[in-house]
Amino acid sequence: ADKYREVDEKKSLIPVKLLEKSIYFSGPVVSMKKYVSHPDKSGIIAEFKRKSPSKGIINGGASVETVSIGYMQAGASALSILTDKEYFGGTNEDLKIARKFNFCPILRKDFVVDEYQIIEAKSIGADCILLIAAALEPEKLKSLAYFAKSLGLEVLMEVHDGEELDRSLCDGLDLIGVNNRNLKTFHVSLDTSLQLVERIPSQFVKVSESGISEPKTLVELKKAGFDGFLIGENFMKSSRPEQAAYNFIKEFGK
Ligand code: IGP
Repeated sequence: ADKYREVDEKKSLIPVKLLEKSIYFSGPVVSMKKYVSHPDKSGIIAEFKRKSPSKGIINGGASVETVSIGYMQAGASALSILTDKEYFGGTNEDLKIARKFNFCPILRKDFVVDEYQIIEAKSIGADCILLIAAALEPEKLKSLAYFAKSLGLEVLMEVHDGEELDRSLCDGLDLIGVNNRNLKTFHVSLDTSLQLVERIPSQFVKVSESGISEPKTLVELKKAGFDGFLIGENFMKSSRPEQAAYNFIKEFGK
């Protein structure tokens, strides 16, 4: 991280040398890859977000402590915590709280574009970061992935089509997420996942993301070859997201 020590001064962010002092920075990482692909687990990555660009406010008053603990008690395999304030109403503090109360893999859901954010992710207790193929040049994406690996973090690369997938594949990735939501039109189609799954090399854990609202959809996605399922809105729109997750997972297990 030496090279990035200077970045913070320019942007007036918390200095890297302070981030590196966090207890999480040198602590262990809980493997998202292992938890999500474990045969005895649901594969569900349950997401905490207060709002979204497509829906506006989903759940303004939810407590990250109550919801994250409840998600894990309900049988989720991992957590996804939005830390982007502007579009999703999240904060770094939300992730720190989720970390404090749960021993499970946590994905820091944010738009990562530089190394500083990756150091920050590790310092707040994340285990995995998100790299969106549509938003990054392939070379940049790969170098960010290797940088994350050098800190012990795992990497989920999000794609929406075959071209994005092919141009950014590298060994620095652990999980590949297919986003069913088109980020330009917000249109959701499960076919995106079903069509792309076969093109994902077998070494990567496969995650279907967005628009999942029925347990029977998971059965279909699982059959198609997906290990993981990222679910946010369907839980968060409930006044008790953790209860919604519990009911959903119980139904899925049937
Ligand atoms: C969850 P949904 O439709 O279940 O709320 O979707 C997740 O896939 C979505 O929040 C998401 C996202 C992202 C958010 C997918 N890719 C990138 C922020 C950034």
